[in-house]
Amino acid sequence: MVYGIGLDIGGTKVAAGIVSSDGEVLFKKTVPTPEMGKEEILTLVKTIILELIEWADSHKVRLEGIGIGTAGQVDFNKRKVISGTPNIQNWNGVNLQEEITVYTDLPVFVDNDVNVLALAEHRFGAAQGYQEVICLALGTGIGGGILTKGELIRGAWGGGAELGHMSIDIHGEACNCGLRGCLETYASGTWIAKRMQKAREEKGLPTNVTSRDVFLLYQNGDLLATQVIETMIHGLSYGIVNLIHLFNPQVVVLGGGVMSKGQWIIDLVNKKISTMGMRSLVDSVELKLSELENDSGLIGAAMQAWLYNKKA
Ligand code: BMX
Ligand code: ZN
Repeated sequence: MVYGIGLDIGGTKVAAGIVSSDGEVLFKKTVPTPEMGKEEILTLVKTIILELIEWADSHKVRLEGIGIGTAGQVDFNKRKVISGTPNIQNWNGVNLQEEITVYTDLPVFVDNDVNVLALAEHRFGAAQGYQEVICLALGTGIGGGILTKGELIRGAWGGGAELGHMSIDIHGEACNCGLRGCLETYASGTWIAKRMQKAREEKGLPTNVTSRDVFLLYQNGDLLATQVIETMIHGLSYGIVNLIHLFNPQVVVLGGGVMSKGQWIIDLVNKKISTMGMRSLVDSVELKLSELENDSGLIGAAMQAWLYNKKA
């Protein structure tokens, strides 16, 4: 058994922990992502890593390395964030490896947060036993990870599979990536809340609602929430059918905070896509809920410590 540190840096929270090569999370902590971005995040990352190293020392756990999964477009070989949408402030051009190796000798690996989530779901979760896999994580934003022949598709330098920024409506809402009508503007937690806030504002109702509130209101039959959820399911279904047409996957795994206890969302999408797109492709796909709850990003981040570490 080997062990690694995993850090999952998302738009809302940073989860960090020590993970074993059989996927067990030995020690974990979760803190909000600092709003000011780069400097604050780097300070937080340093504090957490030093604390985890100390924990490992005192529990006689030998660490192979540090794996980071972060929101943003990551150059996998340079172990550097090239850019990010404003979901994380000031996150362009941050060389995480360079920053972290100042205070530790452990090897540092960096990838996109949902790429590593896909690794974890493939090894330990809902995509176990499949080779052609698409993962979508619905959270602050929407991220993607694609496995073909059991391996991640990265594109030229690692920035590929930004599945949340596939546009499904050229006249849609302006997304913070620069396009319009991105999948993220239909089904991310941020946009589910935003659409509901706008609808309530127009009716003169209080607007302080989160995506969780929208789900509760929907379950209680609220009309505006029903419209927002219908729009979400419609957008998500279009996005998923596009991906099925493009990649002919065996399984599409849906994870991220929005999908927590989200089998009902999968049921609605399944119903919707049963009448959309090319039957041969759509009918052969299984839609599955992430099986690692909120830990798949963290576990996948840590997996890099032994997957890519030549010495491990
Ligand atoms: C955004 C984009 C992706 C990320 C995804 C999920 C940035 C900063 N983020 O689409 O790189 O994978 O969100 O991120 O460019 P999360 O914040 O929801 O975890
Ligand atoms: Zn976008």
